[in-house]
Amino acid sequence: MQIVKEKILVIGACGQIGVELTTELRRIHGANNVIASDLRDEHELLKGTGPYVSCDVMNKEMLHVLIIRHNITQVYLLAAILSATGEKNPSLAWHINMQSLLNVLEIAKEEKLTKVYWPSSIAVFGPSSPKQHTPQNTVIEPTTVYGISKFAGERWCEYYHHHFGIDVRSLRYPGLISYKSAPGGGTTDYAVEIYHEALRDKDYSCFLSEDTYLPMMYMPDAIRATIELMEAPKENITIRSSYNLSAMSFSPKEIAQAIQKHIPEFEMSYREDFRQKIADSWPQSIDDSKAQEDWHWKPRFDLNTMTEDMLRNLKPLYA
Ligand code: NAD
Ligand code: AKB
Repeated sequence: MQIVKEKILVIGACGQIGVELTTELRRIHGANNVIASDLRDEHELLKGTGPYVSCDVMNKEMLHVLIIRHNITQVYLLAAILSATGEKNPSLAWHINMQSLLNVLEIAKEEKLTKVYWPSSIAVFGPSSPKQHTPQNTVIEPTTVYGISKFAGERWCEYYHHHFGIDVRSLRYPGLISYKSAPGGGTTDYAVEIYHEALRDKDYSCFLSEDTYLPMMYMPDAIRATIELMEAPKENITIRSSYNLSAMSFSPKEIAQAIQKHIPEFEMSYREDFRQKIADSWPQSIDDSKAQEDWHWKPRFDLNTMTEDMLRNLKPLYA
């Protein structure tokens, strides 16, 4: 049997997910087999860990040349404009989120790439979707440009799989919480900021109301879910749009209480802004039974274990 050596390109490698995903892919596949790329300068944590190429995913010709020149077999497309930034410039968000995906899918077809990964989001769901345990297949009427672009992207992934046989896989990530790299303009960013402010100033003014429940996940679980999905046998993958994925749900009040167990003097105040409306349109919890059935998904972190880990890792920054 001929063993195909995978050569991976991560687009958007300097973002919140990209830094940690690139690091894990390099650990698994070998540093030189994972090319990191982004518009921005190389992230500090990636420097010296493997090849880095500056590339704009919107420039299809440049991307195509990069993929041919490096004999790329798999692409992880992480470049996107997230929910809060997207509402400030809807046409730019639509253009970048859609065209980046279409560029990658077209090149995947032409170059017969073995796999493509592209993340969707809980933002595909809108106010008319069930709020609790939102099912895999349900009413999907997103009200943000980000959600609309993710929903359209899911349809394109399924289309390219069915019509051209592209092995494209996707997860609807909840809000992701991490300490290694900063979040990039989403509605769930408060759940990262709060840990920094709790350690630095012992208080935080939250832009969502105290009882706004949202689905969330700690980054190590998100990275493991991504790798497990991508390594699952092809025949197990029954969802070619995007899998619901779940770990925990909490409100700003509950995350503040979890932090107060470690920093009793921490105080939280609330000043809602435009992101409240976005959060109110999203589910409060997600049913991910298809991911459990198809590739045995199981999260490891809950609010308390994540809080302990976040504070332990961020403490030296503010000592
Ligand atoms: P991020 O904003 O932190 O990172 C995106 C990266 O893409 C940035 O480093 C940016 O410089 C780069 N980029 C933007 N435009 C580019 C272009 N034209 N060419 C090349 N690179 C470009 O985002 P993230 O949080 O890491 O999210 C990655 C993916 O996961 C996105 O598709 C996002 O929608 C999805 N997602 C993220 C979350 C989350 O909570 N972080 C949740 C659900 C889905
Ligand atoms: C955002 O808030 O925009 C992201 C997401 C849930 O997709 N974190």
